[in-house]
Amino acid sequence: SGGDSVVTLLDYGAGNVRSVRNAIRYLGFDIKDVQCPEDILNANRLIFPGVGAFAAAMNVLNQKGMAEALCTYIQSDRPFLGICLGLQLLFESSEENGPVKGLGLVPGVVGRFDSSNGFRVPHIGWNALKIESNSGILDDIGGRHVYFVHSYRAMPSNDNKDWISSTCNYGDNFIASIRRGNVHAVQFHPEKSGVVGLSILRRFLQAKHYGVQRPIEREASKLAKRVIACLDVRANDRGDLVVTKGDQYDVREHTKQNEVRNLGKPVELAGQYYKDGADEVSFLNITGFRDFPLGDLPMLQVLRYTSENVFVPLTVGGGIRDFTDGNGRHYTSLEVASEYFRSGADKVSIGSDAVYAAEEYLRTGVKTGKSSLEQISRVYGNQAVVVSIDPRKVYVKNLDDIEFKAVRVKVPGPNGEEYAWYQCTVNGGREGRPIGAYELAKAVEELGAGEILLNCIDCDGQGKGFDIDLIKLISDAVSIPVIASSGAGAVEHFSEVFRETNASAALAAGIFHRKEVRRVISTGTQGSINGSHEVQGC
Ligand code: 1PR
Repeated sequence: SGGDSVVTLLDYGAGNVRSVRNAIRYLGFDIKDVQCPEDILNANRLIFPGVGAFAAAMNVLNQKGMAEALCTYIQSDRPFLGICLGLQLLFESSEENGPVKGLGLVPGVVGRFDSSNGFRVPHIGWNALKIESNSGILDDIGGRHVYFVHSYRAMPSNDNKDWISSTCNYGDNFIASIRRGNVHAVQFHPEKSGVVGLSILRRFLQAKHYGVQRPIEREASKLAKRVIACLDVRANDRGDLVVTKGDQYDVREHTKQNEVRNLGKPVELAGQYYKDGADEVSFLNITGFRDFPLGDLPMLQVLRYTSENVFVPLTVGGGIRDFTDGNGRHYTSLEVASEYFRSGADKVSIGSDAVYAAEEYLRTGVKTGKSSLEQISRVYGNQAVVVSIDPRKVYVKNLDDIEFKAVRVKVPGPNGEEYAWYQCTVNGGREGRPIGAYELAKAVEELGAGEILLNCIDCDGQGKGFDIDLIKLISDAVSIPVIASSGAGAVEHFSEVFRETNASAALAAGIFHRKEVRRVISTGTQGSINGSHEVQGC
């Protein structure tokens, strides 16, 4: 139904499809939401952005009578685009909490990536597509990087080879997209894949007749290292939300007024860094530990506005924990996170609360399932939960002096100490806790974190490079992706951290605010669209 500029969206309410909506509107199309099975049958073009877990999605589709309508629609070769879980559901079944039966339109079983061969699960980040056959909406995209975030994947087989339009390599060669006639489905997120992703969506929406596939010029490569622009956000003394940046977490100017350093407006800067080619953008609400974020509505507004124009993954952190407001109303950390997701975040980042959860887990050996980390990752998937670690380096003379994992440091401490451990802190570095970054990282991985954002208070804002000892220690200890952070001051620091450690991404703040952004971001993946791609490989 509707004219040519209307696209029908199947949003069964299991999660955030805000970015897909934003991308469709950005491309000049109106959205009609599916309310009943007839809306599917009457659609001119249907987009199905699957979110959440496989079983839950199938349940809703079956209960609402939509599974049958979807099968009819797809079998009659009407224009369809499934995204992520919207691809997986077309297969016969999935192993996710299963086996669980799918729509059964495409032969094959959706299984979990195998992390035993050294590949980090979830598969998060920008990976290259290999076009396998006449792919239509993916013409010209071969070798280009697009954004993936998933733990399960479908594999090519003799039975489904006629469907496969592209594959991607991540330990396994898995199915990145399928196509038959007007029916398309992609495992990656076009709405989060920057300019390339938007061009794929545009082709689908414009429903062109696709010519014969051109030869693949670029060779497919591996998962790329990501470059993430970070915006530390807080209210200044006048109450305006500003982007700030500290030196070793001190964000106040050293003037008489001692004001909060103001580097610009959050929405504007995020938009600028996206245009410059950032692979992801992170907002850290750095006073979230004391100011309740749902009372801090400007932050939600910042996310809403940003996600209208920024088509790469957005992470938000700060204040994710249970909270009781002045009126005695109790909010769970899950409610706080849900509000962030609804406002446009793809991932949330937990700092202080994850430290307390890890301490308790290490003390008792019991996973209660009640921590913010466990609850949010259970509902939204672990790919949606980042744990932000704020460690401070503590030098020691002898390894026997401490109970935490230490490293031999390249440069000895002030008193000639040869070793150091990394003490976790809470409340923006204000309080040291009896747990090391190594112990914390391993514990939060077990509790369900999907990624680790590894800061370092000593290096923050110094521009002297990342703490390679620390990043090596943590990225070798866990099998989830580690984002190196704190201390970037030159393009070479990014190359160094990717060369010397197993970090999957590097995050920086000051270097971008100082307008050295273009050169640095162009080393990332999105940036490679416009030019060189110096930092790569995994
Ligand atoms: O504890 O769950 O409320 O989360 C608070 C979040 O806010 C944490 O992620 C914590 O890292 C962050 N945070 C708290 N206080 C500060 C501060 O600076 N005073 N900022 C802060 C953290 C560190 C990085 C920074 C990098 C790169 N900032 O985000 O962007 O160090 O900087 P650089 O490239 O300029 O060196 P909770």
